[in-house]
Formats: sequence, C-alpha cells, structure tokens
Amino acid sequence: MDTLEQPVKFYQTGTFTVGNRLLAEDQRSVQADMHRTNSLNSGHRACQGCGEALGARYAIDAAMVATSNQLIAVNATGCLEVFSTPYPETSWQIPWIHSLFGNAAAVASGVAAAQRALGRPNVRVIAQGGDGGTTDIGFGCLSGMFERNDDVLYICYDNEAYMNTGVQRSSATPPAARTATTMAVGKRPGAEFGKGKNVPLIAMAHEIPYVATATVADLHDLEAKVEHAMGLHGARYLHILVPCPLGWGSASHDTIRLARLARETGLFPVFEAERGEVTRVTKIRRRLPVEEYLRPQRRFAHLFGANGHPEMLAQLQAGADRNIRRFGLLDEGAAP
Ligand SMILES: Cc1ncc(C[n+]2csc(CCOP(=O)(O)OP(=O)(O)O)c2C)c(N)n1
Ligand code: SF4
Repeated sequence: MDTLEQPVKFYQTGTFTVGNRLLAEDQRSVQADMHRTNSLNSGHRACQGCGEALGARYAIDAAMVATSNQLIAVNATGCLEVFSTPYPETSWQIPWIHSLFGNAAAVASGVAAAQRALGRPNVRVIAQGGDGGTTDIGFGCLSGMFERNDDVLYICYDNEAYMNTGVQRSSATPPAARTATTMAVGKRPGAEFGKGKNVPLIAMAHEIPYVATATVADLHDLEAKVEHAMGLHGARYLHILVPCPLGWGSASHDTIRLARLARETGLFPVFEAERGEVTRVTKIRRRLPVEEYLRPQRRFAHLFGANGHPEMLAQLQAGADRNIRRFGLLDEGAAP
C-alpha cells in the first residue's frame, strides 16, 4: 500500500494500553466505560500504588458488567477490607459483606445457597481475600468450596505476605524475600526455599470448572478472565498478582511494571485451566532475567551488592526457568 494512503491510527491494540475510548466498544476496557459501576469508589485508604486496590476495582467492575449488576461480594479480613471500610464508612457501591479472616469461601457458599433457596438464580457471588486469608487460614474452607463445586468465584489478591498486619510471611511469599518474620540476616537471608504452596495448581487438582491467574499488568486480560468466570457456574478460582509498594519496598509508580516483570521473567506464570487442564497460557513477550524483577524491590536488596547472594539469585532463576518449561511460556523457536 502507498504510505500516503495509510489510514491514520489513533490508537494501538495488542499493546500494554489499558483502555481507550477510541476503540470499538467491544474492545474497550470496562474502566473505559463511563457507565462502569465504580464498585470500589474513591476515598478509600489504600497506600499509593496499591496493586490490590487496582486489581479489585477492575475485577469487581468487570464482574458487575458480566452479571448485569446482580452481584454480592464476600470479603475476608485483610488490607482490602480494612482500607475500604473504616467504620462507619465504605467505598463499596455493591452489596458487600465482611466475613472472618479465614471463612470467606464458606460464607460465600452460604450466600450462594441462600440465593438459590430464595429463587434468585441470577444473583451471583464472589469471595475475595489476600494470600494469607486464601492460601493459609482460609484454605480449608476454600478446598471445601471447591470440592462441593459451590457456585462462587473466589478471587485471591496475592501480594505475597500478610500486609495488613505488618508484612509477615505467608505460604505465598517467594523464597529469599524479606518479611517481618523472614529477616534479611544470616547465611540464607529471607524466606526459605522449598516451602510454600501453589494454590492455582492445588485448585486445578480439585478439577473445578475454571482456574486462572492474572496480574495487574494486563488489565484487559484480567477483565476477560472475570467475565469468562462469571459466564460459568460452579466453583471458580482467580489468582491475581498484586504488587504492594509497602511490603515489597517498591516505588508506588512501579506497581504495573513489577507485575509485568513477574510475568516476563517467568516467576509468575499467567494461564487458564478448565477441569484440571491448562487451556491457555500468556506467552512471554521478551524474556528477562529474574534480577530485573528483583532489583527494584527492597525485600530482595540483600541478594545484591558486595555481600549479596548470587547462589540464591541462581536458585530463583532456576525456579523461573522451571515455570517456563512447565507451562510452555516461550513461543516455539524462541531462545530457551
Ligand atoms: C483469626 C484471625 N487471625 C488473625 C487476624 C489478624 N489479621 C487481620 S488481617 C491479617 C493479614 C491479612 O493478610 P492477607 O490475607 O495476606 O491480606 P493482605 O492484608 O495482605 O491483603 C491478619 C493476620 C484476624 N483478623 N483473624
Ligand atoms: S499495605 Fe500493600 S496491600 Fe495494603 S493497602 Fe498498602 S499497598 Fe495495598
């Protein structure tokens, strides 16, 4: 085509662009729609750059659209609950209930059963909580919800520690990370290698209808996964990586970049699975060494410098390489 005849492009698609009102309506982000619910309204008390606030806002607004606003959310104790509902105020503009720290999945199962008993099949239920509330204390209730195939979408906002109570290690804290309970001292500083659990894989082992991971770097992808999940019935699980500037010791403007680096290094595989089988993975666009992700975070500062730990960096890289192999995160023919 003659270059002079090329149509002017006002926007790009398939890039990192979040939303653009110049796109065709079906390609726009829910957040680009002026009629979005604003489920988690402004005025809450999350830290600047909080990935959990961002993830919750996108996820719940997308769920509202997918359910024609017929949604009830159950929230475990944790940052999201605390910063959004300092008594007697709330930022939630949807029916929302605070459960205990460890029983959000059970409360949501009860809410879903109540809707069924009341003859309201169109009212849908989401449970949500942090990684501590999900992978540790709430894990029994969550596994029960999966096993019974209760009609609930459970969303875990994974900031990789118990942030609300001062950054204690959870079973989702990565190895080598400094937390209040895994100090950056000794021969092997930070969280131990070989511990923790991978709850998306454990959810898949329950063979529930849908399991997915996402990050706040790909907000279109996150919305699409919520929409897909709300189109299904039965137990569904969405695990979203949400950087936490306070706990990670990162700059508030680096939240999206870090989420992207977690994916691009292979440390956080982004995929979907149905009934226990992986159905789609998000390929790495430009593979990067794990240092690129770790360096901007003070929770990993002890790995670098004159007294650093190159052997631990190598172990972390080996973990990322394993994810890449296990989930097929590189395109065929790309450098291994
Ligand atoms: C049974 C019980 N134990 C401990 C607490 C104290 N507590 C409140 S929030 C919280 C940490 C939440 O961590 P997480 O679930 O990871 O969510 P985040 O704050 O990181 O989003 C803890 C330990 C509690 N509320 N209930
Ligand atoms: S401590 Fe972390 S998760 Fe909690 S509000 Fe602040 S940035 Fe968000």
